[in-house]
Amino acid sequence: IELEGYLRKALERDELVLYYQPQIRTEDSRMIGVEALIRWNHPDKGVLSPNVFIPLAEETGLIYEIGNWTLREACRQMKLWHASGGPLIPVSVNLSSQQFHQSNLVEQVKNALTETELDARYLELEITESMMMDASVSTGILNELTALGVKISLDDFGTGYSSLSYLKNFPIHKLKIDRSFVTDITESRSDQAIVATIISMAQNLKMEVIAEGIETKGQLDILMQNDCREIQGYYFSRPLPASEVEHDFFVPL
Ligand code: G
Ligand code: G
Ligand code: MN
Ligand code: NA
Repeated sequence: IELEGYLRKALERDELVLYYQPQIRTEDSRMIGVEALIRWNHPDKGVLSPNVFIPLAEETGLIYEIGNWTLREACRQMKLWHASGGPLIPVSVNLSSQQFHQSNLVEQVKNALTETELDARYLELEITESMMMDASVSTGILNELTALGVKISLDDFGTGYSSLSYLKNFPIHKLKIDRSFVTDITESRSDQAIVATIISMAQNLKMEVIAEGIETKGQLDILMQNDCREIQGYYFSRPLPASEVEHDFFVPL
């Protein structure tokens, strides 16, 4: 409807922007990565959440163009930060299911890296469990992406149609523990058990693991007690426009 026509023009008009949310390492309180999160700076409606327009982009096929723009823009910004003395940290980019299954995804990722001159090691791609259900397709894509040198994170881990065999068979670098397990972690014994188990499983599988959605000191304390070493959430920082992310972002814990 109305929004759709405007969304088509939003890219041309430069109204889409990426915000960046710092990811923190508990060991030294340093920023060890950022997640790129898209926003739409709508001329009348203000800053719109991707929950409003990504589903629309998926319905209309605009997601291909938007997804490609997001990849390039995230790489461009990261290269800029690196070149201007920022920390050599990676950016992680969310892929939609359609983008993941698009035949030229690998080529788009490769082109984004080449054009921006960002080293592949500084790009992480976030996929969800449901995207891997067609195992024969996913294995090929993930192996090709990994061969480029980019890393793969499993987003919203624990909420999808998980099969532990995915962790065995696919080149997954990092698990992102979904916020839904963190929200009530201070009261919920079962959430504590689930999170502790995911963390130790990741460690045993030599995967990295990060917890999302930390909003309080209490949640942080329990996560740290369970040996969670990477965290992301409003407690440290909301997603910020690129200009507001400090190169030496540091939060004493
Ligand atoms: O940042 P926020 O909490 O508003 O994001 C809401 C949802 O939109 C999340 O599920 C997030 O993964 C998704 N999202 C944010 N940025 C992007 C993006 O660049 N591409 C895709 N496909 N999804 C995104
Ligand atoms: O699906 P995905 O994990 O990519 O979604 C990330 C979303 O979570 C982003 O929209 C981001 O704005 C949001 N987010 C990040 N940190 C927090 C937090 O501490 N609390 C809440 N409620 N949302 C968060
Ligand atoms: Mn994500
Ligand atoms: Na998530």
